[in-house]
Amino acid sequence: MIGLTGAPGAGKSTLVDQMARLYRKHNSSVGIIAVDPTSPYTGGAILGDRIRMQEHFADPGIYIRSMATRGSLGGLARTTADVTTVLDASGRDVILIETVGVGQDEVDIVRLADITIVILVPGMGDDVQTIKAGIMEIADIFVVNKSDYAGADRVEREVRGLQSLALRHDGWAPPIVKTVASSGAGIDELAKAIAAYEDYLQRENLALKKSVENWQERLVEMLRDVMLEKARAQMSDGNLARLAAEVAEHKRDPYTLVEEIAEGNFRL
Ligand SMILES: Nc1nc2c(ncn2[C@@H]2O[C@H](COP(=O)(O)OP(=O)(O)O)[C@@H](O)[C@H]2O)c(=O)[nH]1
Ligand SMILES: [Mg+2]
Repeated sequence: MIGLTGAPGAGKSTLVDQMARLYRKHNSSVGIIAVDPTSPYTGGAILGDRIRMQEHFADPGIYIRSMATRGSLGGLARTTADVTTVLDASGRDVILIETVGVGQDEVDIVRLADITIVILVPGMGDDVQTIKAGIMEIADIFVVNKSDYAGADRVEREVRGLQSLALRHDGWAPPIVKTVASSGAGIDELAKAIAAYEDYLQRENLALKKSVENWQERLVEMLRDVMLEKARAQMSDGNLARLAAEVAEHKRDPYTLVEEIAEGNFRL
């Protein structure tokens, strides 16, 4: 499971397309999940992605799903996690998750991934500093895309500089790969960097550890949803409104009420 994150327009979709192409050439089946809450895949964005992805649609070895429903039950991260689990269970060799690197949801989504790739582009100036705070720590691999533009070396130097300040606790030094996604330059190198990190995870037995940590969080979330569902099933919305009124009027103690509902002892 490979998560790719970066600013809008950084070239994530183009990179995903190139990577899918490469993995298909090696006969790996590929799942693609595109999460872009900032542009809900209407108009230009979806059109661009669709046209680019068109040849993949005819290939049964590729499954493409785009997610844009923020505010759905459980949120974007939860829904994406569910789709990822299904894809994983279906035996896809490689799952690519594209997400815009902005909010907590997106950070959660990339945390789902076994490998997180952070995509930077030249001409960001001080933005590298800003990104450092959130996304920087989660990068297993850095990609400097649009290396056909001036300033790619500078971005690389800046990332190196920041890396020297903060060593990872697992000892992995995230490599920096320069790419031109639109021409495919550097994609082989990126695939090699991914394979090297995979080897590292295997060698250090970290893949399973990471997955266990992930599931520990997700099980709690799933449990919370199921239990809430069960509690709510005990009463209709009308009852809820009446109970709320009783609590507001100090006729009922909310703590006892909630305990009763949680224990399944509540009957109207
Ligand atoms: N010059 C140049 N353009 C690129 C490169 N990678 C992507 N692009 C272009 O940048 C634009 C945004 O790419 P896209 O993949 O949609 O970015 P996303 O928003 O991160 O998914 C598109 O017009 C791409 O063709 C690159 O390496 N060099
Ligand atoms: Mg995109």
